[in-house]
Amino acid sequence: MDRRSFGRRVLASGAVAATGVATGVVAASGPASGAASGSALDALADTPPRTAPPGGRVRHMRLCAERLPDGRMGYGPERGRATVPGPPIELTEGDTLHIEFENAMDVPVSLHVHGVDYDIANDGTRSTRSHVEPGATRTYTWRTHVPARRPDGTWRPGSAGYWHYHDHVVGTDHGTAGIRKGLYGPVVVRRAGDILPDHQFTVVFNDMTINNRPGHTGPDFRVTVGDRVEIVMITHGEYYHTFHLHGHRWADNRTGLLQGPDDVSRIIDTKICGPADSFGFQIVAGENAGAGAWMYHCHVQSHSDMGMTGLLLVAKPDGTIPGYGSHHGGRGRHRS
Ligand SMILES: [Cu+2]
Repeated sequence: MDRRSFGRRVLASGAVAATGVATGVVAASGPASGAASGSALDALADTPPRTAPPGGRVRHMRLCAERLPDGRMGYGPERGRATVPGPPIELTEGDTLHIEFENAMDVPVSLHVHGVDYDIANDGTRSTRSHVEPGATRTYTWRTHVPARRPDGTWRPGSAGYWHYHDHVVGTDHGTAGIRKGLYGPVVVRRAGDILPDHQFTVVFNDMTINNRPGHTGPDFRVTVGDRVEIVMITHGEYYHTFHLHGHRWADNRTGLLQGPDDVSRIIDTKICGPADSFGFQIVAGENAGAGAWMYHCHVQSHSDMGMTGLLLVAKPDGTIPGYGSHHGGRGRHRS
């Protein structure tokens, strides 16, 4: 169910008031304007976004590491379903996650995570014996927490953020070969009440590739004007890069969204990223920009020339993308 149909359902059920209170959304900015104004964005402005539920749940999931036929390695929910990047793992602050992890490969592998809480037995490193031998299974436990006041009056940050997981043992004791071959994936920890996107896409600059794909083959992401789009951006490998998205900007803070008109977060459309860095943000597709095949790419010129580039395909409500010919349609590189 996309956000707009959700919004219609909420309106029809009379639950909109409760949703509005929970989210605290205020329409302070007036009607949508610019090139993308129109029915889609007007509908967005009228629709309270869905928000993250309260945390505190204990959750369970399965994850499997396996070799792919083309030589890559990937994480997936079970044997035969591995992807690069691995599946997004999403939590709300306060949640605990138990991951039953299977090694379907012929070499030891592990699951090491950034940003959340884990004890030394869940570090996912060989030196702590927290890796997994071929054919074996173990459970990794990750925990998260809300912000809290320390006894000294300072604040302990919460777990919310755009994080990631990766192997830490294939090839070397730092997982250098595992990461190079595709053993990585996104972790999103939300704060209760955070706005949820309609679409989430993961972009990993890994050495000179995006998501371990051949140069100049995307990945491309297809959305519709007015959709709330979340990009999770992770970097791995040997190089520093500059992520850039055409036509759209975001706030350089935890969510990419402004808290209000006086929020001093810097507004950016490029961000320098180095190995193991991660960030994320939400945009409204086509806001002040309109439909189109909007490029995103590494802005290190030699990197973009070598193919570190893809498209955010923002369609009109009728499904067409101005300036993007039908000859682009048959390449099988679109993801939605
Ligand atoms: Cu680059």
